[in-house]
Amino acid sequence: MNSSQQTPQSGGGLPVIQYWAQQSLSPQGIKLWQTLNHKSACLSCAWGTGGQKGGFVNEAGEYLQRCAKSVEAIAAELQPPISKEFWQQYSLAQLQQLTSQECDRLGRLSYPLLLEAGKSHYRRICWEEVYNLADQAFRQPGERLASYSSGRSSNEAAYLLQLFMRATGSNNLADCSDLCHAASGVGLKQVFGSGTSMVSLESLKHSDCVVLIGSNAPANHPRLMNELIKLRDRGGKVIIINPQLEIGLVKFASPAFPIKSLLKGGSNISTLYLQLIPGSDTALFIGLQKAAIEQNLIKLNYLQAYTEGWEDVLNYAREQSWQTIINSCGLSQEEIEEAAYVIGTSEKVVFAWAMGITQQANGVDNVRSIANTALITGNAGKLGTGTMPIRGHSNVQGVGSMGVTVRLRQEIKQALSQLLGHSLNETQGYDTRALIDAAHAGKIDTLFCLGGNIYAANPDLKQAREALAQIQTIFYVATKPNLGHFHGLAKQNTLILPVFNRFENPHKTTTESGNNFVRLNDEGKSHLIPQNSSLVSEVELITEIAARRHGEHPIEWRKLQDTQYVRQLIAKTIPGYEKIGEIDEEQEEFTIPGRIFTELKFATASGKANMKITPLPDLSLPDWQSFDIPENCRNLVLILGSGRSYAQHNTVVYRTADKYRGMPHRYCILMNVADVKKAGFREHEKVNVKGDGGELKDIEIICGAIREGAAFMFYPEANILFKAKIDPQSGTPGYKRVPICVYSLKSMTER
Ligand SMILES: Nc1nc2c(c(=O)[nH]1)N[C@H]1C(S)=C(S)[C@@H](COP(=O)(O)OP(=O)(O)OC[C@H]3O[C@@H](n4cnc5c(=O)[nH]c(N)nc54)[C@H](O)[C@@H]3O)O[C@H]1N2
Ligand SMILES: Nc1nc2c(c(=O)[nH]1)N[C@H]1C(S)=C(S)[C@@H](COP(=O)(O)OP(=O)(O)OC[C@H]3O[C@@H](n4cnc5c(=O)[nH]c(N)nc54)[C@H](O)[C@@H]3O)O[C@H]1N2
Ligand code: SF4
Ligand SMILES: [Mo]
Repeated sequence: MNSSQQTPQSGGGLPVIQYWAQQSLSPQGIKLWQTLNHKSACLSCAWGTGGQKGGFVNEAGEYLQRCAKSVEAIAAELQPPISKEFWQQYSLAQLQQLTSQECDRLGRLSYPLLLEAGKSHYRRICWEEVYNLADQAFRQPGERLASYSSGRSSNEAAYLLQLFMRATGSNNLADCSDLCHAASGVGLKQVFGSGTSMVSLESLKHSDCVVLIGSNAPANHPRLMNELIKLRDRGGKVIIINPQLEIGLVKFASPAFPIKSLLKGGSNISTLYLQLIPGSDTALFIGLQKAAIEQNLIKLNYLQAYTEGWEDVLNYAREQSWQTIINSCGLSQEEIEEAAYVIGTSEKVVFAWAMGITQQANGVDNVRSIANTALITGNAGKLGTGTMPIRGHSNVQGVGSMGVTVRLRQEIKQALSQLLGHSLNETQGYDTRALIDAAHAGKIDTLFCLGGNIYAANPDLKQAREALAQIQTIFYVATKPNLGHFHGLAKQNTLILPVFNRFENPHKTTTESGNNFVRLNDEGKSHLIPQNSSLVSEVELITEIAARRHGEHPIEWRKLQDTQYVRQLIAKTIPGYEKIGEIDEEQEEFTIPGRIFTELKFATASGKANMKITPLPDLSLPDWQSFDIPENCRNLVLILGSGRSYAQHNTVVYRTADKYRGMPHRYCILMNVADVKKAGFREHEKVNVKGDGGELKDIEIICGAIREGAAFMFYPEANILFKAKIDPQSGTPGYKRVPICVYSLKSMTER
């Protein structure tokens, strides 16, 4: 009954090596290897690989740090251009039939395209027409203009985007991080005065325990796995907290360790695996705090000297009964006590997390409960310890540092207003969810999307579609087509504007990894250029629109097409980025100062870490009657978490099957075998899945290593199902804890 029998016995391993071989031997093989060796940061995740030291080198100068995900991303960018006849031939109605994977496989965008209201086809236009439309569209009042961005663009493009938007009087700088790590930024800033990871790669190498929470690193940050393997080799411990047993977190075969991978089938990763109830992490961390207190493992002197508010946090943990904690997180007291013992008796612990923590209705509390636990056990402000959000897109952190945020720091505000010669508009800007709501209410005229897929990345696709349809003009700046280009259509004009990617830009750019390391990306050449394509760089596009809208005073926009000049402005206006002003001469990549805490002084006003009670989460679930399904059908209410398969990058699907989870296609639901039996279902049966936003039919049940009561489906397909609760503190949607009803109208004999 359990399909995990056919799944690999470790993460990574042979399928990864096969993929490398297959891609290397493909017609693009040579170009692929040239690109892998190009001096630029990997396109894919924010772990950070590549740059001036070479394509395969990480921040610690180690080689062989490029993973298959990076190959996947490059291979997609090396596709041939889409012909202009294609757009004449295929109507919008036909394009709307394409899956995410089919959209991406169309190839590279190579000409600007326009879809006007009432027309059946996108048509090619020239750049002059683009700039004229932009000039009109950006003449609306600032509060009716908005941008959305995704984290693949460069620091330079991001800086220019926010400068341009703020010059028009708009603070509506929504970004994919609003759907991602916003809770980390908000939570960490409150506690430590700095919203990013305080652990550098170097520091991670000194830890003897890593607590990895709500992360599927084997798929999404594969080179982090090398660090966990090395940690285990030096006798360290790895505690995993995840409702799903991700096989790569149990055992991982990394190509960087060929002997272990090939002869021993991989390296053991987890020393303790805690499969908790989805959304209950704060309860577990309060349990860990309580157990640490009871086992006398708390560092009282440390708390007194370097933190504030610790008494309340300790009292709260003491007051919660074990029964309440156990009921809430679904783990036994012994499991929690054991984890607390490992954390409390380890010398240097790093707490790392990803979307399982942030994409929750209490995302900020989750982050703060982790930070509280780190502090109670003395694990922050020393080499080898600390809190480490594992960031998503390869430059999502840099985009935020550049001021693309609705929470702009005071210092940057002041510096920008000096640059612009007037004070900035103080209206609170829309983050991504607020932007969708505002658009839905008819409050937005123009949306400029610097990459990404605002349509498919949002929960409640029906609302997203309706909201975007209220906007007069949408500019989609992209390298390849995606679902959003065909479903997220504006009321009047939808434009798709093709740009160079990071390794093709005609100028140097910079990016920032999740570990706060700034890389310099060399200029490159696009394979599309000889083929009569018409691409621009993101920097050229934004500066040209800005120059036409604002003229050349006080900012000389066209001069900013020289990215070295942009870096000069960044150095002057973005605190911590001063060294970027010399990067062209020195070629010296650097770690942003003031973010990695290896001394016991944090970036808060008092220098102390700010602890605060994190209340237990409300984990109530609706009953099946509230789903409005027919009476007398087999059904079960479950908690759905939606996330990535092993073969996709966010809304872009590269391959349909997920071998590691035994899910053969995109329309599967992963369930625990006990739940399947309890509801009278059987494996591979097709069922209906209903949430508060919509329904999907013919979903195949796959039995897998997921906790009872929980289910897993792939995004973006699952985004049709639910509206998602929003974390009031950070605006992040709770994609990881959505009540759904799985049901079937067939009788037991028909199933
Ligand atoms: N190859 C590849 N790499 C990527 C991406 C990609 O799509 N493909 N995306 C990039 C981006 S933008 C991001 S944000 C990251 C995402 O990286 P991840 O956060 O690793 O990605 P998710 O698939 O969202 O998986 C989150 C994990 O959280 C677990 N989880 C779900 N609910 C809970 C819960 O309540 N508590 C806990 N503790 N765990 C839970 C899930 O079982 C899953 O293992 O990866 C980046 N890197
Ligand atoms: N249900 C559910 N929904 C989720 C999530 C989840 O876990 N579950 N995760 C959320 C998260 S963490 C994130 S980050 C968002 C992702 O949301 P987005 O960042 O909005 O989406 P992506 O799919 O990464 O965007 C891919 C597109 O970016 C474009 N692109 C690629 N490279 C470049 C470039 O260099 N320049 C430009 N201009 N464009 C480029 C390509 O055209 C490609 O189609 O989705 C969120 N949505
Ligand atoms: S771990 Fe991330 S940054 Fe490093 S090569 Fe893989 S995808 Fe690229
Ligand atoms: Mo993300």
